[in-house]
Order: sequence, then C-alpha cells, then structure tokens
Amino acid sequence: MERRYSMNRFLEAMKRVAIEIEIAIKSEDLGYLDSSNSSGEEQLKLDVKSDKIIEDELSKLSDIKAVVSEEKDSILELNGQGRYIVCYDPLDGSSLIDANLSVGTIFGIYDGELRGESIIASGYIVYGPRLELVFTTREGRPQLYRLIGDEFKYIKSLTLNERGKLNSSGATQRYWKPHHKRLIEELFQEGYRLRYSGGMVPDLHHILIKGGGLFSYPATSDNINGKLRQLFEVIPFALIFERANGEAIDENCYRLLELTPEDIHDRSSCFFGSKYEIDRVRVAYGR
Ligand code: AHM
Repeated sequence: MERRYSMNRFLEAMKRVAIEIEIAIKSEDLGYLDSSNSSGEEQLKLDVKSDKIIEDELSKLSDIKAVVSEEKDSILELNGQGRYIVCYDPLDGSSLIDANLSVGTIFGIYDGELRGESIIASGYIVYGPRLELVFTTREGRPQLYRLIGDEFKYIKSLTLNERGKLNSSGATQRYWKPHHKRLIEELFQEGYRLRYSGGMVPDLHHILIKGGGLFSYPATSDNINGKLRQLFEVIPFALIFERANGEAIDENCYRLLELTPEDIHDRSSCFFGSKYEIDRVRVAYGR
C-alpha cells in the first residue's frame, strides 16, 4: 500500500516533468554548453535544463532518497529519509531536436542496490507531435497516458503480440558483427520493415504501439559494450518490454533485468522485442 502511494506520487511528478520539459523544448535555446557530461559528450543547454527540472520535481518527494542522471557524474542525495533511487536520462536523443524529430525522457525506480533485479517501476516520456507518458511497475501492464488539454488522460495498456513487423537496428553498420548483420538481413527477407529514427524512446515506443518488432543496439567493434546505458536506458526499457509480454536480452542472451552495472554509467548491448524476434536473436547469437 505504501509503495503504491509512492508510485502514484512519483507518476504525478513525472507528468509535471513532461509538461515542463515539453515547454523547454519548444521555447529554449538549443546551443551547447562549454561543459561535457560524464561520458565525455558535449552537453546541450536543454539536456542540463531537463536534468534540473527532474531533480527539482523529485526533490519534493520525501521517499526519493537519491537520483542518478545521465548528465551527472555521481549519485545525488536528495532526501535522507527516502527509500528509492531514481535513475534517468533527462533528454535522450537530444541531438535529434535540430532535425525536429521526437525525443524522450527515460526513468527507472530502484529499491535497494542499483541493478536490474532492484528495479520496481519504470517509464518514459515521448516528446513528439503528442506528449505521451508510459509507466509500469513490476505488476500489471505498461500504461499509456496522453496529454489532452492540460491533463494527462489514461489511454490504454500496452501488450505485444507474439511477433511484429518492425526492424529497428542501431549502431554503425560497418562495425556490426557478421552474425548480427545476417540476423538483420534475414528479418528484412521475412518482410520486416526498417523503422529507425535514432531516438531510443520513439523507436521503442513505435514497436510497443504497433504490437511488436525488434529493436537492437548490438555490441560492435567500435563500441564493445554497445552504446546504451544500463541504469538509465536499458534496464528501465527491459522492465517495460517484459511487462508488455515481450522480452529484453543482451548479446549473451541474458535477461537485461539481470544486469548488475559496476559503474553507474556502464553500457550494454541490448535487444528488445516480441517473443519471436528475441528467439531469432538467440539463434543468431548462438545461445
Ligand atoms: P545520446 O545519449 O547521445 O542521446 O544517444 C542515445 C541515442 C539513443 O536514443 C539511440 O537509440 C541511439 O543513441 C542511436 O545511436 P546510433 O545513431 O549510433 O544508432
């Protein structure tokens, strides 16, 4: 009961965050700062502003002990009496805003150690033609909310079919491993269609909304652990896909929900999809 109350308060906070970041995207300067983030990437002013919006909203929630952000080097303590740690990527794919493509915020709530098994809820916000938010706990299906007027309305729960039609394959193709290339080509031969915007949130949202498909961001010869970060991106989406009747694994075919990062900014190869496509990954990767 207590946890449910905390999650409801958290969800309401993230709805406010969504509206605030949406306003910032539409009205703020897009330039770069002189600083770079802990991964050595240049920081857009909007990344930093979005980070601050989330930090400020979550600091008002007494049960949030600390936050870990893609934009911060280390854990930030918020409320000494709190219980949960929230890990988030405030504005994933922000470089796509120049081209007016959709971007997103990803978040996961951890109870205990920062690892897959401790995640108790997660979600994401899509800043696209519509403002949408998806939220799930370890029980039940992911719930889709949409801003209509000045209020988020519940739209539906998200469930994947046994297989889909979309093939969303990330990373630089010249660095793909041969078996990965074969897998992607075979899916196209089976009739899968390419859908890849370069934004993890809209690309995964697309698969969830259309009921299936494969999103892959493999380990490559230039990024041996892949690109996407475990705590802020990979584990939160793994919970969403599993709760939507899909699967989420890494290149060793372990569940992404079993990952334990050594460092808060650790990355992992990742595959998200419906059951058929993830079985195809297992065969391609020899497991
Ligand atoms: P970012 O942290 O620079 O925003 O990069 C994250 C994004 C993801 O949203 C997306 O899935 C991936 O990078 C795309 O990478 P690539 O262009 O290498 O396929």
